[in-house]
Amino acid sequence: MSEPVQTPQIPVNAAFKPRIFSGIQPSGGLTLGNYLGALKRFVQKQDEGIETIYCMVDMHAITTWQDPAKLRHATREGAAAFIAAGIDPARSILFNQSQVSAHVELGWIFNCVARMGWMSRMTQFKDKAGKNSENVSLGLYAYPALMAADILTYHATMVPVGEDQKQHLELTRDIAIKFNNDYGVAFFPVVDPLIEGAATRVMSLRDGTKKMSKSDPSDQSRINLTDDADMIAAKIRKSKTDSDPLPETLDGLKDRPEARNLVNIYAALADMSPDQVVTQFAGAQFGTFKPALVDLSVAKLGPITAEMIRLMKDPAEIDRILGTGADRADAIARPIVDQVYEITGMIRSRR
Ligand code: AQP
Repeated sequence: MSEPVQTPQIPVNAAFKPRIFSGIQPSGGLTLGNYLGALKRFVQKQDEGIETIYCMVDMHAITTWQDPAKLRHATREGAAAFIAAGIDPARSILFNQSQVSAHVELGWIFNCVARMGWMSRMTQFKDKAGKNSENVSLGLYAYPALMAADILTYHATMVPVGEDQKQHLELTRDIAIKFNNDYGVAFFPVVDPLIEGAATRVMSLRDGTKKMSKSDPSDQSRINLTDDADMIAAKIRKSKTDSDPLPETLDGLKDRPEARNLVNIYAALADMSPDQVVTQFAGAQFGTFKPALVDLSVAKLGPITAEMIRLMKDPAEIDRILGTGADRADAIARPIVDQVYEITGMIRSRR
């Protein structure tokens, strides 16, 4: 039986220092969607001087089966992407989730706080499970409770994510509120989602109504952060569009999802608004706009790809960075999880 979430009796957020947490799954190579929806903004937040904690969420990745060697590679490559995009492991905490056991410990407790009815409403689960929901892992179903634990085990107050994660963050808020109410405490903050910018949902290059995703069976649907200039050019040139020129105003893109997607990507890469892009290219055919987008994409992504390739030549150094980050993450998370054991009535008497 699902129970209604009550409003907490005690206002909680003012008691917490601003802290950002976010993560990316190493369930494949990172895409332009991950870069514009997440990484680019992770760097901005770090550079604003807020405490930032970023994570390769390998425990989330195995909610669908992963080849162990590929998972290890993707975790290192994802970490390399963070650093190449501008995350400084001295200023931000960068680590992989499985090295900090607080995540799964709190994840279990949240499995016992979250309600089946809440989980059943998660659209990402429905999308990923499709017609096969009897056969997917229990972990895929419980994914949002572990995500709530990722965030709340640091008492993070803000979470930069793409639009697709909004529903999971609402669930994180519900879990925090219910835990606080169930135990009569003001222990967990109620997080704020930070969903900002022109490309909070980058769409597939083959279908403007589908999210660009690293696990889409078609490699043509996405730009990978490891793609070279020729691959980027070929994918953008072949991306689905229509035969009309770009309109004078954004309104003209209302029923043109593929065209709107390319405009959004251009805007996000150029740090412009979609309105400014449409004004600049009003009346242009895709024969003109696509080459401009190729040039911009290669100019912005090329240096990141080159740096990723350089970093990946020294996997031991990446592992060292992840290990140091995990020690720093654990120093924040462990006392918080220990307090959760105290609050929930678990005896902790080992020496
Ligand atoms: N297409 C996208 N547009 C904007 N933001 C995106 N993000 C992912 N895809 C897009 C953002 O990247 C962060 C990490 O997401 P994730 O990789 O952990 O999980 P995901 O959202 O499930 O991404 P994928 O690529 O679709 O992974 P698979 O294919 O493994 O499920 C999040 O902040 C997300 O919003």
